[in-house]
Amino acid sequence: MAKATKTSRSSGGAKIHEQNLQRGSGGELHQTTADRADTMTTAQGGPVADDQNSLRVGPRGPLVIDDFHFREKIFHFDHERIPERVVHARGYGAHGFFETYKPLSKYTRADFLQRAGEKTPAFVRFSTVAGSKGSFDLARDVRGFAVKIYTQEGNWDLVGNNIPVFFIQDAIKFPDLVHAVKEDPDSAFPQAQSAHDTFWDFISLTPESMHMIMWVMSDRAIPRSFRFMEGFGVHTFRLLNAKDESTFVKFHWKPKLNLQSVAWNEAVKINGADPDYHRRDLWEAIKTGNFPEWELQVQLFDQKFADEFEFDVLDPTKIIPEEQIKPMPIGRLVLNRMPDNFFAETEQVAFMTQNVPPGIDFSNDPLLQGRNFSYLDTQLKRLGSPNFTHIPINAPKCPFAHFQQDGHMAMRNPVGPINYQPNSFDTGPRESPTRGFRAFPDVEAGPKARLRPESFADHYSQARQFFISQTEIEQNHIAAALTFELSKCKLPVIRERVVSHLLNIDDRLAHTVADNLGLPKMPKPADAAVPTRQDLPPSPALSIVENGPQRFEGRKLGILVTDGTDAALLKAVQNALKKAGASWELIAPKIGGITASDKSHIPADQKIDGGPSVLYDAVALLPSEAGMADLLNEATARDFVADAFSHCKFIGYVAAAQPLFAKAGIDDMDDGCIALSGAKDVKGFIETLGNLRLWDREPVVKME
Ligand code: HDE
Repeated sequence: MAKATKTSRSSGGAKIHEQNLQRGSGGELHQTTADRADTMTTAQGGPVADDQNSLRVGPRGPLVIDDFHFREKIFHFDHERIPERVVHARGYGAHGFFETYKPLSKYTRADFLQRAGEKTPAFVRFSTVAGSKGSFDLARDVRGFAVKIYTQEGNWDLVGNNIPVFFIQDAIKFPDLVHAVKEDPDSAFPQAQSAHDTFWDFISLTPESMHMIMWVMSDRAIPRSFRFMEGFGVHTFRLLNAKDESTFVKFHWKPKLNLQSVAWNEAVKINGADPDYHRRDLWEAIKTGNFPEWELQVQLFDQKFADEFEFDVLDPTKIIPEEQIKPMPIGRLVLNRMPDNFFAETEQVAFMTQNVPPGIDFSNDPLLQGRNFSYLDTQLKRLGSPNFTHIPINAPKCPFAHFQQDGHMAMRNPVGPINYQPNSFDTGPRESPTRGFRAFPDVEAGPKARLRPESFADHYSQARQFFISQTEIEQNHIAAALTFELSKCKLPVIRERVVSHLLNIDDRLAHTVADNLGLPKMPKPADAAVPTRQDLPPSPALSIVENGPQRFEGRKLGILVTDGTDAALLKAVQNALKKAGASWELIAPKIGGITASDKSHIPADQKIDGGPSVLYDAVALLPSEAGMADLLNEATARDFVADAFSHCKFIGYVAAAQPLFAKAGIDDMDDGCIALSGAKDVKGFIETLGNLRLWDREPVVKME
C-alpha cells in the first residue's frame, strides 16, 4: 500500500512542500514559509491551503465530495463560455476617444457634437460576420465596424460595417441570409466562407443582394488591416436640432492611413501563416503608440434631395455617391488603448442600434427598424441578464437614474423605499421634456400589410455603378472572386443563375465569369423589375486603388537577413522606416538571430518559415553571400521571394540576393525589384514603397 505523503509534485517533477508557492522573476517556483498578503482564496473568500491536489481518501483512493474548493474551481471553469454572437462572432476591440471638430448645432442637439475639441470616450469592435469565434481573420467577408461613444447623454452605438450597403432590404430575411452563409446544419462546414452552394443559392434567388455582392467580391472584403478600411453606418439616419428640425444623414468613417487590401492568394496564405493577422496588427499598432485614426464624415441631405434622388434613401442596398453629396468631416476617432481583458470588454460589449442620444434619430429604413428590435434580444441571450448594462464596458459613463431593479446579477439597486414614480416624496429621477430624447414627429399612414416599396425595385443599377467605378485591376479581382466562389458550388444551376444576374450588371463581367467557369452556354439575363440604368457615372470614391496611401506610414517591411548581413545598410533601412512611421520584422534562418557584418548580434523576429512574405507590405533581401548560399536550397526562402513578386510587392535586394530570384522562377526583374547597393539607395526605396504595389506587374503575374 502506498504511503500518504505531505508532498506534491510540480510538473517539473520537483517536490514541493505544503507551503505557499511564489514565482521568481525567471518564472521558477520558490517555496515561501511566510504567509502572504495575497493568499489565494475561494470565490467566497476562504484562504486556500493546497491548489495542487484534490481532497481524497488515501494517496490512491477516491475523491471526496466535501472538497468545496475543487468543486467551486471546476464548476466555474465549466461555465467560462458564454454563447458566441450569432453573427460577428470573431471580433477585436479597442478603446479610444471621439473628438468633435466643430459645433454641429445647426443640425443636431446631440450634446457631444456641440463643442469643438471636446473628447468623448469610445470603444470599437471590428469583426468578421460568418465565421465562429475561433475562425481566421482573412476570410472573404464583410467586416463589422461597431462604435460605442459614451456621451454625457447616454451611449451612442453606431453599429456599422466596412461596406456601405447590405444584402437584403428587409430584416425578416436576415435569418435566411445568415443560415445560408454559415456552415451547413448537417456537416457543420464550411467554416467562415461564402464559397459554397447554400450561400450562392440564396444569393442567386435574392436579386436585391447584387449591389452588396459586387462589394463582397471586391478586395474590400479582404482588408489588409482594420486600420486601413472605411466604416459606414449604412442606413439613413436623422439628425434633429434644438428646434426638432430634421436633416437626413449617412455616417462614414474614413481611415487616416487610407485604404488597403490584400489579394485573395495572399489572404489564403495569411490565414495559414497567422490566423490572427488583423488582431495582431491592431494590438501591435496600439501597443507601439501608432494609434489608428478615422475621420467621421457625414452626408447631409433634406427631404427635397430624398424625393429627387434616383433611389429611395430608405433602401439599405443603395449608396448616395460621394460625388453627389460630399461628405463633411465632423470629428475624429482615435484608438489608443487595448482592453485589459478580452472577455470582460471585447466579448461582453453589447452594441445596440437602438442606443442613440437626443439629436440622433432613426429613419424608416426597414432593415434599421428590424435591427432596432433585434439587438436587445441578442444581448439578453448572450449576456444572460437584463442587467447587462451593469457590466462596466456597457455602462454609461454619464450620470444615470431609473427605477429598474432586480433580475440576475443586479449590481446597482435602488436605495430606500421609493422605486416608482410619480411619487409624493419628491424622491428619485423625473422625466425631462427638454433634455430627454424626442423622436421626429413624422406623420405615418398607410395600409397595414407585408409590403416592399416599388422604389426599392432597382437591384442592378448601383451594382453596375460600383463595378464601372473600379480600376481594371479591381474589376479583374471581382471577376476572379466570382469565379473562385462559384467554382466551389457543386450545382451548375446556381452558377448559371448568378451569371444571369451578372448579365444585368456588366456584359463583359458576365462573359468573363461564364468563360472562366466553363459554362456550356450563356444563360438569359435574369428578369429585372427595372432595367439597369446605363447613365450612372463612375464614382472614383468607390475604388481602393484610387484611394490608397502615397506613403509607407503604418505599413510593415519584412527584412530577410543572414549571418554577415551588412550592418550599416540594415541600420539605414531601419532608420528610414522609423522616419517614415513604418515598422519592420527581421526574418532569419534561425530565431536566435544573426551575427551581422560588424560582428554585432541581432535577434530575429521570425524564423524564415514563420515569416512568409505575405505577412508584409514589402520585403528587403539583405543576406550575405555565404548566407544566401545556404538559403538557396530552402523552399521557404524561394517562396518568400516568389510570393512577394507574384503579389506585386516591391522587393529591395543586395547583390548577394540576386541568385534567389532565378531560383524563385523570376527571370524578368522589373522596376519593382530595387537594388540596394548601399545606404544611398535607401531613401528612394522607402519612398517607392509608398505605392504599396507595382500594379504594372499584374498582367505578368495575374495575382488574382
Ligand atoms: Fe447586425 N447583428 N443585424 N448588422 N451587426 C448583430 O448583435 C442583425 C446588420 C452588425 O461587434 C447581433 O450583439 C439583424 C447590418 C455588427 O458586437 C444581432 C440584422 C449591419 C455587429 C444582429 C442585422 C450590421 C452585429 C449579433 C438585419 C451593418 C457586431 C450579436 C436587419 C450596418 C457588433 C450582437 C459587435 C451584430 C442582428 C444586419 C452590423 C444578432 C436582425 C445591416 C457590426 O443582434
